[in-house]
Amino acid sequence: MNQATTTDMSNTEKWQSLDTAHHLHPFTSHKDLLQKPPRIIESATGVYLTDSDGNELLDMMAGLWCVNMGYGRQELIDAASSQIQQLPYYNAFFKTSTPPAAELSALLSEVAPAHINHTFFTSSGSEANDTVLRLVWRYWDILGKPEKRVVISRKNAYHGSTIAASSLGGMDDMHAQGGIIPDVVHVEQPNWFAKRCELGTDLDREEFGRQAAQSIADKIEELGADKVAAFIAEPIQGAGGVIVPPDSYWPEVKRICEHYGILLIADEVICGFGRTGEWFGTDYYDLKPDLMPIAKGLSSGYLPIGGVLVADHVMDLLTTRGGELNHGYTYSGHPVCAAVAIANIQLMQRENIVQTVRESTAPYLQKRLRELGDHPLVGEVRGVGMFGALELVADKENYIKFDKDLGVGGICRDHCFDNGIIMRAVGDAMIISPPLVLQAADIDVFIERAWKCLDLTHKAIT
Ligand code: PXG
Repeated sequence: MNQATTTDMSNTEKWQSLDTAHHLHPFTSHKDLLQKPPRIIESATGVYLTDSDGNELLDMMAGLWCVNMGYGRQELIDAASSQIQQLPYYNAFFKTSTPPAAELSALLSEVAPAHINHTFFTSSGSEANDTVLRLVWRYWDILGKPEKRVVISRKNAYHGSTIAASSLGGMDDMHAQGGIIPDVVHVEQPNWFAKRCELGTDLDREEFGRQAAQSIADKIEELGADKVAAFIAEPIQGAGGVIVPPDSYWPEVKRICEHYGILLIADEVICGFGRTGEWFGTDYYDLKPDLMPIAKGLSSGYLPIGGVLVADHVMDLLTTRGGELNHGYTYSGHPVCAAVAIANIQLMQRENIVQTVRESTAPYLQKRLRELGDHPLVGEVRGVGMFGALELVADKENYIKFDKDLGVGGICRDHCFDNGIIMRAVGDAMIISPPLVLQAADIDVFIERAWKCLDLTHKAIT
């Protein structure tokens, strides 16, 4: 059994020792955990977390890009509690449904773009992207073009962690542990800053945006349009480092997808539910996608629920010619998760949060974030809505990055944790994606602490 011995320990030590002895963590080096045990987060209210030693942390990552309406919202707690008493579980298979699954699908049609009126439910974004693959392949099968199989994605994209979803993603480290499935290929990401640093010479942002879009057309030409089924992308890449594409990028991508007759899939798992200051990232860029995977902000992360929003023309085809869809999960449309998602969307509507983000919080956050660009370590500040990134560089005048082995982003992240803020490090980019309910006063606290952490990082590496 090998139970850790826990007598005579503080609570923190007890939980750390149990965790280190028995918990296999996602995206974590366990050798590192043996050196430094995990910080235990014990409770939270609003935009602040409390760890097991009583330290308060301003959560500028909304958990993992999901707790959009903040912690401790009574409406969500009550929705879970009353639904779990009424009906804790029933499924959506074989011609049954539940009131929450039916009502949530209708509510999603209300907030989704006008051409989308159906949802397939999952428990996560990864399952949503597995579902996307199934639907894309089914779509072309029904149309009598089964040879249209290839899905084009982008380098450094993140679409989840199952084998299919990580194949769709463009993370080399993930592909190195399991490979990728056939029929998925990757093209250039619209990361102007990375390209500018790599080239070491001036690079016109909009011209680069068009080139990145052109790499999709080139790939379609190379493979043949009769082989290509779809293009998938996050409107703004999240886990890849908050990559805001040049303005020229999305209109051109949209044109290319239409021109070659391939489906456009907008992964809204992070961008969805208000993060850009619109309900969806596709509203922000006016994309009109055929499929939209969602998760995270759908329930503000309170319970696991995701899904795929399906455009009317795809749904019509599935209905009239698709027969039975041989796909589904035990927890598709889980009534308790769906009840919480309904309460979350209704809370967003009641508090007018999307409009508040667009007109007030996001402009203030973006303005103050840009002030951090004056710090000697910060080579670029970027962001849209309640998304932001600070690129830490060795030489900001000449766009020279730090040696990867120095782990500057990780050093900065540790200073953030020790000084009461949570930022995520993607390489040397410091990322924020805070709860949408963040207030101006919280933003002021963040900027003050972030500046201090940048100073501490600077000191630690010079
Ligand atoms: N699509 C996108 C765009 C995501 O960001 C997924 C799909 C998968 O969702 P699930 O619910 O299966 O995790 C995600 C998830 C990080 C990080 O380190 C990002 C995610 C998940 C875990 C860590 O930034 N995004």
